[in-house]
Order: sequence, then structure tokens, then C-alpha cells
Amino acid sequence: MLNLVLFGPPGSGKGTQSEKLITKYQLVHFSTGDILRGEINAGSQLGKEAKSFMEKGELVPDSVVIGMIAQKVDQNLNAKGFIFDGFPRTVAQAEALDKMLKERSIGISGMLSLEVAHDELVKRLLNRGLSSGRADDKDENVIENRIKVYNKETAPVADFYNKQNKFHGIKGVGEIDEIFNRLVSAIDTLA
Ligand code: B4P
Repeated sequence: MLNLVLFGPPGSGKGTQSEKLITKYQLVHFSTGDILRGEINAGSQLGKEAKSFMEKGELVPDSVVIGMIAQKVDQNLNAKGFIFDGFPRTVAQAEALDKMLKERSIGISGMLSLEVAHDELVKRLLNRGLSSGRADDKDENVIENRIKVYNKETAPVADFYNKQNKFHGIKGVGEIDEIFNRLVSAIDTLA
């Protein structure tokens, strides 16, 4: 199986590049952001719990997100592989993912980290906010909080994978196809 973690700050292109990677490698895509927005739109209990965190640019509690992903993995055990997009976002989530995959005799092949500077992130997210309808893309203060939360709670996850020699930094600025080619080159070096 080819199991990838696509990592990077909000607006770094994770969702954009995941769409292209799932087509090329025929992987099952798990975007915790998309799953949570689906729960909010469905008005579920989980969605109600997640909404207040997401609107402020805070992370949804680990217990909620971890349970959600385990369920999705179990529904797709015959897949060629997975892309985890926007997950894990805390070291606790990374540890839980490793444990959960190990229990199923699978593991992460590599982590690809899209690197984009702060001002470009804000510009992209405000731009997406013009059409996405996402409350967390419209307000610059919320965007700044998402980046702050990323730096504090999510950035340490890179070190977690670096210690396992699974970290690959990818320049996330430029044309979408150019960035995709950089990702493919890194993926093709994975065992
Ligand atoms: P996500 O849905 O993961 O949102 P994101 O990080 O903002 O999106 P992404 O990074 O995929 O966007 P993309 O660059 O593709 O999370 C939203 C919220 O959900 C979080 O704040 C949190 O509250 C919650 N959440 C999700 N997962 C969680 C977890 N595991 N634990 C706890 N809470 C969790 O796109 C951005 C824009 O840039 C697009 O408009 C795109 O067109 C543009 N773009 C992309 N590439 C470009 C390029 N090369 N040049 C120019 N523009 C580009």
C-alpha cells in the first residue's frame, strides 16, 4: 500500500494537490476538513460539536477526529493506499494514527510537507473565501488564528515523521502542475 500524509499550513495546497494525487495513484482520500464540513452540513451531533471550533479557526478535539478516521480506514482496507489530507494535525493524532495503522498491519509510506510563506497563505485563503462560502476563509483574524494554531500545534508533527525518516519538504509555491511534479518525484522515491 502507498499511504501518504499530505501536510502543510492552511492554504498550502493540500486539498488541491490531493485531488491530482488520488487520480494518479488511485488512492482513497481522507480529508478531515471535508469530512467535518460534511458532518456540519448534515447537521449531525459530530458536526454540531465541530462547528464552533472550526468557525474560530481552532482544532476540533483529537478524540473526535481520531475516531472518525479509524472508521473510514476500516471501510477501505482493500484500497491501494490512502492520502491523509489535513490529518494528523497534532502529535497526539500522529501517535494515534501510527497505533491504529499498526493494529491493521499497515504503515505510513511518507509525509509530504508543502512549504508556503505566511503572506501567500493569507492571500490564497482570502481569495478562496470570495467563493467557498467557508466562514473560516472570510475573516482575516480567523485565518491568522488558523496559521497560529498550525505553528503551535501542528508544525511539531513534521518532527514526529522526521524522526522516522519519513519527512519530505516540498516547495509549495508556483504553478499547481509544477508543485504536483515535485510531489510525484518525492513519492516515486518511496519504497
Ligand atoms: P482543512 O479543510 O484541512 O482546510 P485548509 O487547511 O484550509 O485547506 P487546504 O490547505 O487543503 O486548502 P488548499 O491549500 O487546497 O481544515 C479546516 C478546519 O477543519 C481546520 O481549521 C480545523 O478547524 C478543522 N480540522 C480539519 N482537520 C482537522 C484535524 N485533523 N484535527 C482537528 N481539526 C481539524 O487551498 C487553498 C486555496 O489556495 C484554494 O483556493 C486553492 O485554489 C489555492 N491554491 C492551491 N494551490 C495554489 C497554488 N499553487 N498557487 C495559488 N493558489 C493555490
